Amino acid sequence: MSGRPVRDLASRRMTSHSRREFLKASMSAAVFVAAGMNASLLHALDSESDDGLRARLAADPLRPQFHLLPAKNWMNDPNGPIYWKGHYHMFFQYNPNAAVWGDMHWAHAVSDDMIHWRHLPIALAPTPGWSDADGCFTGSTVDDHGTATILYTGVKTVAPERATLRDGVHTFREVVCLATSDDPQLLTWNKWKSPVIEPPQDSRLTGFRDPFLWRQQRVGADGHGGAVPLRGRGDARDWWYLGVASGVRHEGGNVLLYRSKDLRQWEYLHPLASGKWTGTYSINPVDSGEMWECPDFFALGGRHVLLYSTAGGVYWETGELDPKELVFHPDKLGVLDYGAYYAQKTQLDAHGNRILWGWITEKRSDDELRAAGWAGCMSLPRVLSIGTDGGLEMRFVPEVKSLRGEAFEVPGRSSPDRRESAMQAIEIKNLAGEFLWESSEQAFTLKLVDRTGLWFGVLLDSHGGGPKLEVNGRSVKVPAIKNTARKFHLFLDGSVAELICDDLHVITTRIYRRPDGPLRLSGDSSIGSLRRLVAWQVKPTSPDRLTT
Ligand code: DQQ
Repeated sequence: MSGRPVRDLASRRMTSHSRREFLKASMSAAVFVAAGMNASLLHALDSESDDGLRARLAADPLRPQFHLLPAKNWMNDPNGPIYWKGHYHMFFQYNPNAAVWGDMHWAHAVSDDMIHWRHLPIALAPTPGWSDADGCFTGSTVDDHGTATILYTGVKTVAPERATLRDGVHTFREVVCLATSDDPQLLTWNKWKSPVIEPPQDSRLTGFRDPFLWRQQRVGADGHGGAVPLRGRGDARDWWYLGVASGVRHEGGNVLLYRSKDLRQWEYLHPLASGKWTGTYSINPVDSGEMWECPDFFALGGRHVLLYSTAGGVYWETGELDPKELVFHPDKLGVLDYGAYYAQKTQLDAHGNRILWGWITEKRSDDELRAAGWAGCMSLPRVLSIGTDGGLEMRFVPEVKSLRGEAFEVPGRSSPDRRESAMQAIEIKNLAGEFLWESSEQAFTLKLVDRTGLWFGVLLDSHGGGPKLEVNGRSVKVPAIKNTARKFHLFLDGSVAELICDDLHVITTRIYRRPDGPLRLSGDSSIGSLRRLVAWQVKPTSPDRLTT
């Protein structure tokens, strides 16, 4: 392990979304009963008709209009996105029964452009009594010589000594399961008769889930042989490689690497990558960096990229995959998104671009989520690339331009009066807007307000301790840059705001205040330092906020 960078998780944010929500979700019903809280609200929600709920969700101004989300109830991780026979298929963790975490199924949606989605029937559901009886957790979809094949995590409650997921509430045994589809639209899936990988027997194991795969040719004696994943048909020399998120108590999270020729019989190799424990105690090993979740690994721009979620954060590492030893050696690392974002997952698009998806998490209580009737949405697709320094960069995919409606522009070079009137003309209705701007100053403010006051604010502050980017109160340190403009790209969609600065620093935020009129630029925004600002009214992707 010498020469590997130290992953300093201790200095990072220490909140965990997934497992905390996991615990809260399981306990909230009991809390309701025990405390006798909101019984009438619960009753009202229980008795609300499907049509009534749909109408309420379709009119909820905080529910996004151009981010993918289920018609109702809870969603979390993107699962197995794949471009298949000319269409984009997205699956995601879904609770069909409530707007809180639980009873995990794979929901399914299809799109021609990764932006406009249509819901399809549920793809995978737990099978009573079987290895996935308590949930079909996260996984991946691959093209196995023309057959769409899902590798996912099956979970089932077992005695604690056989469990791999022990978070203080659940004792789940996690196994890798396989399902195939012969249907060109991927509507029906057949589960393989038995799990294809059982977890290692090790009391210090902190988990065993979220498989990802790639296929590559056998490595020759010269050490070459394609560390780049192959697409399309392969030959008998091809190996499938599969990484599983795991970790070791008091050591740290890791990815366990397996290989197979047929996706059904797997041989364990060794850890592909390993991280460090934060040194803090937590019942749930995800909170202390002792367990990674949703790892992904792929070749990009002549390098390799590892992504994972742990200890409340989402991280990227770039470096080299040793082609002979099949061990990843990172030399750069960073944060994928500093905000309400978790459980990242990538896919290749129709042109071979590496597309990043993620779960936009909620910041409301379970009671509020139940009352809202929906929770979570998918981030907009972002295309990944390697920057000149070897680090990871991202931009919203060009397909988002199809959403642009009425355009507004504040020109860079014009009189203060013209700028002022251009600025005042901006009016974004229904919380659906896109903003692109460049600022030449190292200190900068942009504020969007409705009639009640501030809705969304970005502040770039370069005084003392280096530049800081602050978004609705969330502050992130950013490296100083010289003689160039800072570039910002923002999408606002109901309660969701996704902001990318300089293709590097990403902060996704949630805003739950009910809007009061259209959004406008506030007068105290630093319009004087703008090189240019363009804004668009964004067109919804469906007439009813995807409630059908
Ligand atoms: N969500 C899934 C797990 C995964 C976690 C369960 C991450 O497979 O580790 O819903 O959010």
